[in-house]
Amino acid sequence: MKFSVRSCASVLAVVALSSVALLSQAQGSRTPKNIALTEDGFPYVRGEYLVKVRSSDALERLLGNQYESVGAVSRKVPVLNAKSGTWYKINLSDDYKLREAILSARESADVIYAEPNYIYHTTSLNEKNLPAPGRNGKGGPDYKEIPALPNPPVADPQLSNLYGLSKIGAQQAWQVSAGSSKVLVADIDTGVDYNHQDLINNMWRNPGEVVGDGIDNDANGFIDDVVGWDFRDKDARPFDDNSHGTHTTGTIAATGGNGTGISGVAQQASIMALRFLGGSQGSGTLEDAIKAIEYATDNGAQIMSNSWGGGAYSQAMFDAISRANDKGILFVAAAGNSGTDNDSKPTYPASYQLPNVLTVAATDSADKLASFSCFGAKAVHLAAPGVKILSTTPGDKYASLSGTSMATPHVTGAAVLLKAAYPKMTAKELKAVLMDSVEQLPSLTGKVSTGGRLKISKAFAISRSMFGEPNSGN
Ligand SMILES: [Ca+2]
Ligand SMILES: [Ca+2]
Ligand SMILES: [Ca+2]
Repeated sequence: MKFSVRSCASVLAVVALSSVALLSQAQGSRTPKNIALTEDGFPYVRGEYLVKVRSSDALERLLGNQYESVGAVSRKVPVLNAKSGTWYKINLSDDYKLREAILSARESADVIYAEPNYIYHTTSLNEKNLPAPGRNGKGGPDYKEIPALPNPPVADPQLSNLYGLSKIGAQQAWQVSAGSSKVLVADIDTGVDYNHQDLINNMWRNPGEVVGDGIDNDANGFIDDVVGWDFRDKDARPFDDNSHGTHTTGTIAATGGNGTGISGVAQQASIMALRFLGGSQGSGTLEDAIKAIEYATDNGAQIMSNSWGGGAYSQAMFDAISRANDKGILFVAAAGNSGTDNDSKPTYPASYQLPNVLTVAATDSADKLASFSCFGAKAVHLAAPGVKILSTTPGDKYASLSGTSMATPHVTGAAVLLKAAYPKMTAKELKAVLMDSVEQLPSLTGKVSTGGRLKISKAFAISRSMFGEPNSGN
């Protein structure tokens, strides 16, 4: 495959290193530790790149050619099977030849794409101020027994503190649909405190997997994956070491009506916890993000919630989200917190032009666009509450956080409510209904493509006229 002069030039620009920035990045971030910056300011894992080839033979030829010239080691990690080829991660013995390696790979007839192993971050402002939850060594604590829910339901004591639910009309929507355990949502994040008293009932339990027997019972390639997977630490306990993922999960679907704490936008759902971000920085790699998206795609998720971003355009991630699109999975993404225009300065994954990507800006309790929120008259679709949002944090606790990270799970939870009421609704239809039903706000005119903020109660009125009576029960 030939690469245009333009694409080669952009690779040159992207992979040229800045040693000053490299030093500043290395300080204070524990893992992933070997971080460098492209000239455009995108962090990546030093000495690593992703390459898409048509065959394993092509990969061997590439590595053979690169062994002498740039020191590519033969350890190759398969990352993603895409339509037109397979992505692998390649390690170099030294980072300073990464640019040369990517350029020579791109010139090879065997290679379809090559790009750095970018780093992504959570898109919230202040979770670093929260006490860091402990992890019980590698992998987090054992799974607790799932408690029985009160019957009839008991009101959640902190419901009145959730202005976001009032703004979007969640309580009215619950008259039609409160969610369903049949709707499987992947929270792709820093992991989840899956034992949290307000989350445990809504965590996915992989029906094909037996806990802790050391056997991959459902033969999906992951041993003992009961509530999801930890791609960062490569184990079956995606416990949250940061608070961010537990917080986003609570906004999607903290258990409603259990007489405890809060409720999510959906009172009921099945949350698949996929951890690829972590540490105090809430960071993770392109490689692990793709593996998490692929796991969700292949294991039945209907919606993916993505409160993270920050990388450059990645063809590998585009391919992964494209696979999810082919399977009809909605991909909800945070617009970002740099307060900039995504139309002129795209941020990813929010800005991928794919039919299943739904991008969310943040508003506050006065319905103003948050000062930190990215926007985009074309690239950002709608807004949702994302300033001072109360939700779950590890250890049966609750705290308020701000960010487009907090707006995104409001939209995800709304999609759960719709999917529970209309199980046949496709990702495209979910996206269209959520966009068509926004509440128009003057503060959002010209800032998001719909000019409005999520209004789930209105989404049900539209759905009824388009798709008929909703499913009752769960
Ligand atoms: Ca398994
Ligand atoms: Ca097992
Ligand atoms: Ca609750």
